[in-house]
Amino acid sequence: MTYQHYINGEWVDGDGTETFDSRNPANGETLGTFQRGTTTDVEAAIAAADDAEDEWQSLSRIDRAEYLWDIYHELKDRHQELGEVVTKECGKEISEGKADVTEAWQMVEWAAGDARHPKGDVVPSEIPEKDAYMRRQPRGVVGCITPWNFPVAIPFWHMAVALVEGNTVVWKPAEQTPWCGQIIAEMFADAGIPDGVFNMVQGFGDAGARIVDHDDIDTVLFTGSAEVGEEVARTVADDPGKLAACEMGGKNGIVVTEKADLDIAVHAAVMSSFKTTGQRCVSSERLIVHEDLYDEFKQRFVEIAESVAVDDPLDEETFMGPAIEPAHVEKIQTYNDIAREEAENVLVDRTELGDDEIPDGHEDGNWVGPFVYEVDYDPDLRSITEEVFGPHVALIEYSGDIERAVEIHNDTPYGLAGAVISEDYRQINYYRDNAEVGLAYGNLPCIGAEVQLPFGGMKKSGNGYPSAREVIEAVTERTAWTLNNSKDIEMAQGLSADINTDE
Ligand code: UN1
Repeated sequence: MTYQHYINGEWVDGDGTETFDSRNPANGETLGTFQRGTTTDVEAAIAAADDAEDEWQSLSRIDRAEYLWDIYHELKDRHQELGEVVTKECGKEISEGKADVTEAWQMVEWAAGDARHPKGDVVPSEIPEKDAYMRRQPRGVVGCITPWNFPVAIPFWHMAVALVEGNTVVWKPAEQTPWCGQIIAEMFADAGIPDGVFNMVQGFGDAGARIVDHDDIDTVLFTGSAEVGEEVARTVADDPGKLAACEMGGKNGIVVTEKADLDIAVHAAVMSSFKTTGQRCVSSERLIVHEDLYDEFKQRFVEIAESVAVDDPLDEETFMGPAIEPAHVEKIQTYNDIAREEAENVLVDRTELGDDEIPDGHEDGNWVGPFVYEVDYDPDLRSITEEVFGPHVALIEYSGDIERAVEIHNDTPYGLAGAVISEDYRQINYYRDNAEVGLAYGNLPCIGAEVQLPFGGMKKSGNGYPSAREVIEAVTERTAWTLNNSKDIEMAQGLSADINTDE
C-alpha cells in the first residue's frame, strides 16, 4: 500500500506517479511507501487552504483550539507507540523518541491553552478620549517545512499556534520521516478539522520550494539546514507581502571556565555532543575549556566518548542511535577527515564501528560513533566553523579570562545555542550578556529547551522564530486599533486637526 497526501479533507494520490520509501536508519528496513508530491499537488493544497480561510477565521480561537485538544489527548494516549515510531523512523533512542512526542503535546497544550489567554495590548494614548489597542489577526495561509530530527514536535511548533490563531496550513514533512507525517495527518483528519484547514503533501525539496515561492502563501515557517533556510529567506524576501521565519543550525559551543564544577562540565558536554547522535540543531560541536582544567576534562570526556553506548535505539540502555541516512554518514565522515587534517590530535575515532559494536540484525544501519579531536585554536579551521550535525566534537583549550572564552565561543557565523559551566556568577553573567546565541544555558547542556521559551538563533542560525512560543509573531499580523470616544477629532503629536479653508 502507498500512503497518500491529505489535501482538502481527503486522502489523495495526487498528480505524481513517483513514490518513495521511509527506511529505518537502524537496520535499513522499509517502513512504508509514500506518494511523492509534485508542485501541482502543492498548488492544490494551497488552493484548498486559501478557500478554507474564511470559514476557519469565523470560528473563535477557543473553538479552533478544540480540534487541537483532541490531538493533545491522542498524542498522550499513544505516547509509547508514537515514541517507537519516531525511534524507528529517525533513529533517536527511545527516551528521545518519546520526548519528541511529549514536546509535541506540550506545544499543542501551550497553543490550545493560549486560546483562552488575553491577546493583544491595551496601549495608552496621548489623547484621553482615545482608546488604543494592539490586536492580532491571522496572516492567512502558512506553509510549513519541517525537519526529520524532531518529526513530531517541530510540526506542532509550526502548526499548533498557526491554526489556533486562525491560519490555514500546508505542510511538507521531511522526506526522511513521512510515516510520522502520515500519523499526524491522520490525527487532524480524525479530529474532524474542517476541509482545507490542514493539508499535508509528502515529498522532497521541489515540493517545498513550491510552498516557498507560491503567491498565496503568506508566511513560510522553515526549520532545517542553513543552506535551504537561506534560500527560503532569499526567495521570500522578493515578495514584500510574504514573511519567512527560519530556524537553522548552529556550531554550538560550551565554555568550561577555570571555576567549573568538572562533574557538571563533563555531564553537560556529553549530553550536548552525543544525544540524538549530535543531530540536534542545538547539539554542541565545540568544547572551549580553560587550560587549568583542560587535561582532566579531556581525560574524563574522552573516556566517556570511547564507551558511550551506540546501539539499537529501541533498547533503553542505548545512548546513541544511528545517523539518519547513508548520505549523512558520508557527510560526517567527510568532516571527520577534514578534522584529521586540521587537528592537533584525534582523541576518539569511532567513525567506523567494529562489527562487534553493531547490534545483531542491524548491519544495514547508518552507524557512526563519536569523533573527538583537539585543535590549536584558529578561526579559519573548517572543522570548528562548519556545522557537521553529528557526533563530531572539537576540544579547544583557552587561557585567560571569560572574555577570551566568549570571544572564541562567538567566533562562528552561527548563533543558536551555547552554555557556560562555572561556579562564578560573574563569569556566568558575562557569558549571559555577551554570548551571541538565542538559547543560552548556565551549568546545563545546551539542548532540551522547553516550548514555552522563545526558541531561535542569531546570525546565520535564523530569523523570525518559527518555533515554540515565539511562532505567534510569524503567523499573526498586528493591527493598531484606535477608537475616538469624543465627538471632536483631536490628534496626537500636536498635529492640528483644524481644517483651514480660503474663506
Ligand atoms: C533541534 O535541535 O533541532 O531544545 C530542535 C531542544 C529541543 C528542540 C531541538 N527542544 O533540544
